[in-house]
Amino acid sequence: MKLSKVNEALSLAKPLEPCRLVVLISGNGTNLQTIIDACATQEMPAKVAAVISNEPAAYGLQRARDAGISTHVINHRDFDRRTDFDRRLKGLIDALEPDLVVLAGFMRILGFDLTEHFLGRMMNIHPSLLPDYRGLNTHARVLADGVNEHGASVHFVTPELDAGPIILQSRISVQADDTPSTLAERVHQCEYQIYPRAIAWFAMERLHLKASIAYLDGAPIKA
Ligand code: NHR
Ligand code: GAR
Repeated sequence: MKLSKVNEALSLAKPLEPCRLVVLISGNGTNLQTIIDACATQEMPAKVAAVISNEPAAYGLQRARDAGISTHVINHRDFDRRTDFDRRLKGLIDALEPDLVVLAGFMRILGFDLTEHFLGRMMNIHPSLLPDYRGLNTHARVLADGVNEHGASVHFVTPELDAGPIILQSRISVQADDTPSTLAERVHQCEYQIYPRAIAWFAMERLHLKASIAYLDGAPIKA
């Protein structure tokens, strides 16, 4: 066989390079942990290349170190303007050369320049059934309104907060005796199911954002 044919055959057999993830956190990092754990399985052709926190004390940084993952802290309090924080963060993420940026309990609103720059390659998990309950304190607001369904949503990040195209959702029913913390606990279980799955879709190149629409296997995703 000609050498070029051998090379062709080898490249066909070669598995995809793992998708490089950079995960942004602010806190406990239980979603980060499920992503790290999923990356050790066959279902997830991805690896966490680095973890970035805006909170120096975030426990998720310890989880990353325990997994041998490099960590970075950019404390937002060190910056006078949000745009300066964003510029530093954008530079660091770019230097880490991710295929996908994953917000996992990241608590800082990101500006237009940064979110446009990573459009189609940045996703977030949000603790509500979007488009309902954008923003913070979703569990308490759900209880205050007396609605009977709640859950979690994975979406592409766009400049408008919690408004990007939805990729995957998981729902729970709200019980009469629920408190914000019992709801948070069940919503977390939803998150651990859907976030690794959505990331795996992206890593397998099954998921794309085009003209503000999310596509799975070429078909638009209907939320
Ligand atoms: N940025 C943009 N442009 N678009 C999105 O969809 C974003 C985003 C940044 C973060 C996560 C989001 C969530 O899932 C997220 C999505 C923080 C706040 C917030 O109000 C709101 C939503 C989200 C994250 N943060 C306060 C701020 O002033 C700080 C709150 C705190 O530190 O506790 O940035 O819910
Ligand atoms: C998760 O429930 C996530 O949906 C939520 O914070 C929690 C982080 O938990 N995100 C936001 O509220 C973003 N504003 P974790 O640190 O254990 O993954």
